[in-house]
Amino acid sequence: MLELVFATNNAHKLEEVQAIVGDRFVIKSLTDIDCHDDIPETGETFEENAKQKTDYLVRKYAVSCFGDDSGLEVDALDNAPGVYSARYSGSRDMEKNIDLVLESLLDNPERTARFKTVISLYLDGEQHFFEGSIEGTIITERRGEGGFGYDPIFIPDGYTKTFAEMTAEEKNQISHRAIAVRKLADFLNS
Ligand code: ITT
Repeated sequence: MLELVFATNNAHKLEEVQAIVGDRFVIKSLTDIDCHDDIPETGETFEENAKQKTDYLVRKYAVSCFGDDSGLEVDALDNAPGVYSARYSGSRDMEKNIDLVLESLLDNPERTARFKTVISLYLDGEQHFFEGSIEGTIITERRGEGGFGYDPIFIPDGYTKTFAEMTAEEKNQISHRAIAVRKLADFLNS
């Protein structure tokens, strides 16, 4: 069985990915390999940040691995918050981050946006990237209790519910992360 390290300590993300990838691969977390480092994420694109994570693990542990970076791009905000999604307002407080997006848009009618994920995979000495994105709209006030991050203000195209009003199963069928992870899984199983 092939072992792959996932550059995350988010157990929820790891479970989700393991379920999609299947049991031909054992996916280990950073904790599993005893890595407690704060891996730098200083790039200007999701791709750079995802690659920084795998480069770090390859250099330090010489393991096959993958890492991801995701965020929200709002067209009217020149694709902000983008790679700064987790700390757009200067803190990790999602209340403040959402408020800043809503205040920046005010009553701007142009509210198109997308969630994006890029996965970097380093396997057998080769670098690969997998992308997933989902287009949608930023509404004017929060709706729903589920999900995380910017989910309460994002309605994917073709739906009437925000990500936060969907069940985890519904969101995981269509999300940017699920799309990217399915591409990774298809590649690994091919
Ligand atoms: P890592 O430690 O794994 O990097 P993270 O919280 O930084 O975890 P991401 O890089 O995947 O997670 O995402 C960065 C931010 O983008 C995240 O904090 C959210 O604010 C936002 N985001 C990403 N995916 C999202 C989703 O599915 N729904 C809502 N917001 C999301």
